[in-house]
Amino acid sequence: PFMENVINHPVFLSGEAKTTFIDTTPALFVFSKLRDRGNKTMKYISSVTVNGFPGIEKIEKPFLKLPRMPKKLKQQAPIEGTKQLLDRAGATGVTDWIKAQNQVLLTDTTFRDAHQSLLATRVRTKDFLQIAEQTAQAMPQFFSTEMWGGATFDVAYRFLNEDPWERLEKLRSQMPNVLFQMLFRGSNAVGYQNYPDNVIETFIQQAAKSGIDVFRIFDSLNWLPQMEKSIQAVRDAGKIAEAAICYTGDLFDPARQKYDVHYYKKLAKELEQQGAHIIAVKDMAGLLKPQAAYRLISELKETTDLPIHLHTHDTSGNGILTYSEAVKAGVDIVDVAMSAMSGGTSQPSLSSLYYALEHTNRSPKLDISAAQEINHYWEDVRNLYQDFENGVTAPQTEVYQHEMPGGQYSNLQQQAKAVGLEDKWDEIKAVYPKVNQLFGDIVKVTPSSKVIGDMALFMVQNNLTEEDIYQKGTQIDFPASVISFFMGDLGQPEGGFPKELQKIILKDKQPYTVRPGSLTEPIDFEKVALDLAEKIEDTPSIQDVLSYLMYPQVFLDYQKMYAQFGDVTLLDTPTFFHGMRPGETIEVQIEKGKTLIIKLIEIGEPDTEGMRIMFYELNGQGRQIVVKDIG
Ligand code: 3PY
Ligand code: ZN
Repeated sequence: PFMENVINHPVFLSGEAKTTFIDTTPALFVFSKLRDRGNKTMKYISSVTVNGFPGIEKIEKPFLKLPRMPKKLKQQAPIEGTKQLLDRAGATGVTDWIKAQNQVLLTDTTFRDAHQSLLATRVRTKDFLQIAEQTAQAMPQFFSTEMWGGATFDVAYRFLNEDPWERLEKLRSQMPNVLFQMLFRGSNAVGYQNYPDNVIETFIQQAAKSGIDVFRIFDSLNWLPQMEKSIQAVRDAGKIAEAAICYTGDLFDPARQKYDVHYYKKLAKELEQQGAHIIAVKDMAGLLKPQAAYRLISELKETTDLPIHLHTHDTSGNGILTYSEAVKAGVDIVDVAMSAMSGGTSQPSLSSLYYALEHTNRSPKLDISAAQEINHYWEDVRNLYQDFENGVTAPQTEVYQHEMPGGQYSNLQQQAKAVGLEDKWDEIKAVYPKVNQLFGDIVKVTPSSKVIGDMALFMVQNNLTEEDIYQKGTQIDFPASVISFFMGDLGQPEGGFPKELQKIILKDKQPYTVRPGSLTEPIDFEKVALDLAEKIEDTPSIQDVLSYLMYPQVFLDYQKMYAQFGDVTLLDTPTFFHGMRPGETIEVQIEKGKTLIIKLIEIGEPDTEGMRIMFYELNGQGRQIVVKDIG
């Protein structure tokens, strides 16, 4: 293609090209780079058009309305928010300010938990970036925007061909005024297993540099030794350590005494001693009933002087009622999502809560009409992701039985689908709490919830009952995550492991009870960087090294995809998931002032090897891409 550029260049055509022509005409390279990007983009589009997007049904691209952008908002410099307060006054400056508020403060989870819980974490950076600046301008009063961590890190690489660090850094530049919050799984960072302490520390330092201000740190078993290092690392980075207590069971259920109010108070006190700036109650499944919320928040307010931040999921339909009681009890901050991305397995609605509290002394300060404008955007964006909807369209009180976290609900469903168990979803939901009891009634949140989920899938897939586990267990090869859990790799559950079952599952392996991180060797980052450099034939950034450490194969696969298809984050969402229709034209802005105009002319018939020729026009010039139809 480069030669083609040369012979078509006017200087060449005029016969005046000298031997230095190539050196003195750098535009040729720019041009061929542009074409290279065009080719890669068309390769991606061809592949999705012909073979579909992994995990969703292959259909001809639907006609979808592009999201409505808010019109009424004036362009203006972002109004100062909590981010400036942190930069000026530090973490304790922020906590003093929180405590001085009468209003209940809000964290907007639309960019993280809401789509993790509703749409299998599939919302793409492009759809956040389009609304980021306007969101920051319209709602500068938020305490924070939760926009990173949890499953978003893994899913960005694995399913969206995106670099999560880039998402963070790009959003940061568009939203300079509100604190950025992430969900951090303590010693499991943003993964599903324990990492060495220096990986945890380096990850936190880099996340802070890239733009995170508030780290919500939790441990999936509420085992506090797993949180200490993270809390300290966040403090050292000058950021806000929000230590979370995961809520499970039912505070008032006499049959679940393990998780009574004293249990949570003790945890809060200890986390305060570990150096937390804020205590979060992380009700990841939405089990905290209104009266229990009143009791719990009241007693926590008596136990600690730290601000209390409540997180819940609206699966049961009781979310606003729970918040209302928590607000009465003096909760400082609650998590909500833009209305179109709220409810069901997601957080309660921002605007519902606003109106529930309007004209009271705790009414949030917020421009509700601006919020509604922004919400129109989200109504349309959600529609672009209908293939990933989890089917919960009405309150589901059975969550009080299965206790599955909102963020897991939609992901486990995809996991079940992937192994052909889509039709057995009801059965999986029924087995899930049985596994929980079998395992000793544990806190269920990533990654402990994944252990329960994997086991439930395994039992349904193999038609196993609880009795079978005890009777035939010694002959059963249990899922790797289950073995690892019983070994002690995720730490120690409250009350210990069921001993007999532990023996059956581990067979002749010996479990341990110390903090897993105390057994691992520190990572030699330079060595890993060299190893990675060889694999990707490029110098990796520290962000790359961290990602590779967390998800080696996923990261390498992403690199491979990137080399093949280029930056697919620039495509609009319908094209990203469905490719193109013959006759359709799309525009892809690859840089300021540089746009690829791509028209799909025709999809050729497959030859005997299944190869199809796709006929395009790229910025007016005919192009062909060959793609294998894998049927
Ligand atoms: C996660 O860890 O991804 C969660 O959302 C837990 O609730
Ligand atoms: Zn959550």
